[in-house]
Amino acid sequence: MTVSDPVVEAVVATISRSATEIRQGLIGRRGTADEENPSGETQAEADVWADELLADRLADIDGVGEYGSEERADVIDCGGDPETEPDTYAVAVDPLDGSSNLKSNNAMGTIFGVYDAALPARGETLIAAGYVLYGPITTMVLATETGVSEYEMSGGERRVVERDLTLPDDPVVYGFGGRVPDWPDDFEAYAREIERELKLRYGGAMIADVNQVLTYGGIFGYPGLASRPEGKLRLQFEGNPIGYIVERAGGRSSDGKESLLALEPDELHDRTPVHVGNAELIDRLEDRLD
Ligand code: AHM
Ligand code: MG
Repeated sequence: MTVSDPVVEAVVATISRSATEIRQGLIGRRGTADEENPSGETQAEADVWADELLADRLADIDGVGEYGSEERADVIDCGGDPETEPDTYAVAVDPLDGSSNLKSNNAMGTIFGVYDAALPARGETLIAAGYVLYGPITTMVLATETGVSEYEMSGGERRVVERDLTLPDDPVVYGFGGRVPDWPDDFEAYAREIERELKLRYGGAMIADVNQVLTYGGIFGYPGLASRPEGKLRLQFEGNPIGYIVERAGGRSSDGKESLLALEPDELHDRTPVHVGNAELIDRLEDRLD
């Protein structure tokens, strides 16, 4: 898949180059930063560091008018209005998704979305989204209007390993976040059905769990909880990009009622229940939830 838009190409090239450095820079940055992010969560040193690295580089790209991140309260105005200026976009980033996995040395990722609108924006305005997965090897999954591709990353270069990536028809894995006693009854009933059909895979980093869903087919969900009906994951930085990727790969995304991409955001750091996976599983989830 070629990345046709030059701004998207520059964003993807910058993140590709930075991924190797981010991976290497995690060493020695596994501690906490004594700061909270705008969602009230303790930041890791690596969260703050990766955000600053990406902000500096992405904000410098011609055609990037705004930079927004899970790790900073406000959008950076990079000199260009995505609403009114042609070929000017907003980039939203979760610099280190699943950074609580640093402590136990499990997988993590970097998520990005390129919106043709000012942040906060509807997912329907995305023109590209992707993620880097820091697994045993570093890979990138990139979705644009033309489809989804997977790359292996090495020394700042990316080499395509799969074009036109689509969800397998027969689902195999599931992973649901949150504690079971905190799940609403209707979601728990759905989860009980699914656990009889699919195999549990949950690792505490959405990117790694969704990558398994893209590889094997299935469903990932972080539902609204009794204690937190809005769920944990953030719409701009996590829900929308991952919804865009899974929908482009032939699957569906949902907040329990409708596509994540259709949600109208109120605030930059809005949270939402997130469910992505094979269309039949998401259809069934929406049927089961009140
Ligand atoms: P983060 O972006 O601050 O790391 O938080 C998001 C992560 C997701 O990657 C993951 O799905 C979820 O939080 C895991 O939460 P939990 O620890 O409740 O299982
Ligand atoms: Mg995250």
